[in-house]
Amino acid sequence: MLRYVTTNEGKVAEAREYLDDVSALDFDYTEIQSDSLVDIAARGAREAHAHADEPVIVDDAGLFVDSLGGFPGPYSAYVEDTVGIEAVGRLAERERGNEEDGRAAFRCVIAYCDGEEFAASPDPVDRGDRVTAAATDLDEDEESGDEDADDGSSPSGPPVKLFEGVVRGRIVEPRGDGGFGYDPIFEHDGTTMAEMSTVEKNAISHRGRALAKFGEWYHER
Ligand code: ITT
Ligand code: NA
Repeated sequence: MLRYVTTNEGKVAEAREYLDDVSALDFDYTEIQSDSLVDIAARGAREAHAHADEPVIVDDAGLFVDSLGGFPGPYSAYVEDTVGIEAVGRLAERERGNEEDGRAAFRCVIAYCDGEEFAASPDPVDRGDRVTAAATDLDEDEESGDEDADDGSSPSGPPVKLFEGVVRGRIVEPRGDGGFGYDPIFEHDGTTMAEMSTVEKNAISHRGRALAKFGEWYHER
């Protein structure tokens, strides 16, 4: 049994399209103060595995708005809880120049840990810097082909396997009732993620891309 360590039901619903044996595990791992989604997810996965003694995945995600220098990024959950997504939309609108278009990216890092070593990846890349970079630095074509990355070199616990997904889009006035979190203000190809079904969102989303890569690797394992 694979455990998705999250309190966010929306994440688990999206994961079921890729993983048939997944269930949510409500474990309050330490969300370290870090500007790296990779660090947060990797440490969370190690801690959750040590606690649960089952294969676990932790998913850390964030919205990176170009005109705000990548804010709220790794602080997206805190910002949603404190000021709300509409405030982020208004801030993005106020800060963007005429030539800007509300451009933003959503990023997701999935960290898997089962306490075992992994076979070396054919092309191990440390994706950490890519994940913390401001959305301005990203190129979707490059990002959408993300490979997975090994993090076995870290001294702080058992190896963690990392999978990343990125989607680019625009910040708009809220539309739609589906999805969760920032979905109503994040538009991709004319549709907000809250206007998409789970299947449609997965087909283009940061999490869908990360899950597709994870699912492929996990089913071979
Ligand atoms: P867990 O930590 O329990 O998994 P969370 O909702 O806090 O749940 P994250 O820290 O990964 O998950 O999420 C960071 C923020 O980004 C939070 O405000 C989410 O609502 C939001 N978010 C994550 N994935 C999203 C998605 O697919 N669409 C819209 N918003 C999303
Ligand atoms: Na979180």
